Amino acid sequence: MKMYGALLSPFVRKVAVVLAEKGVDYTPARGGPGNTDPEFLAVSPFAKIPAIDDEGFCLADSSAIVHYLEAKYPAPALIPSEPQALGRAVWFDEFGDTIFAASGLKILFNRVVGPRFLGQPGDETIALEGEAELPRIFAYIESVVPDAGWLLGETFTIADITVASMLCTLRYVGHGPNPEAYPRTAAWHARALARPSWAAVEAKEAALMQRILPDLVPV
Ligand SMILES: N[C@@H](CCC(=O)N[C@@H](CS)C(=O)NCC(=O)O)C(=O)O
Repeated sequence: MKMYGALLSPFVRKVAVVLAEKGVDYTPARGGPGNTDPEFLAVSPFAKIPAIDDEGFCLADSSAIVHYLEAKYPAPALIPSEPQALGRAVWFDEFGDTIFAASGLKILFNRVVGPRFLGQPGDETIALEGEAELPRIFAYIESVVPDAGWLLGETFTIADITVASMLCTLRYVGHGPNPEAYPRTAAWHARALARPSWAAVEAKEAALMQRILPDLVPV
């Protein structure tokens, strides 16, 4: 399987962790904002990452890909089937990909992706707007994260992966989960990153970041 996109993206990292949890390898491929390679655009019609090419089966959008992977590789299950747990898993995935990402990516795109990769000046007003939105989001996460275990209980699921992945991306723009302000979030995030799956993705991510943005050190 080929996956297009870099691990700096919360959505790409989310799929990479899902693949690692399921023990499925992938070959990284270049793609992302501004990439006009016809091969990439054939796989991702709106030039968004991630997108996959699984032996000719092409799919874009992290959540669509995660559902595909869950059906193809059911073990370990990362999407629960019990109705309330399923509803909450979809909520956290959606919260991470929309509400949280909308604010976080205002910062990332205007301070990193635009100026460093697209040759576009960032708009600092928008970055500051994103920063101003974060405390409400962090307070919400702190209110739902348990002292032990995972967002949905004893099982690690897509809920944890999506929300924790967005937090990982924010570490590159100086907004890690501060343990003094958000102790439960910081402990839960550390538990997620300590999983062998996530540690393997982190190692690949560190090597990539060292290559493409060596001065950007996560907090
Ligand atoms: N809902 C999509 C969002 C994908 C997305 O917006 N990815 C960003 C990178 S972090 C992107 O490709 N942006 C390029 C663009 O919007 O043109 C998903 O979950 O995959």
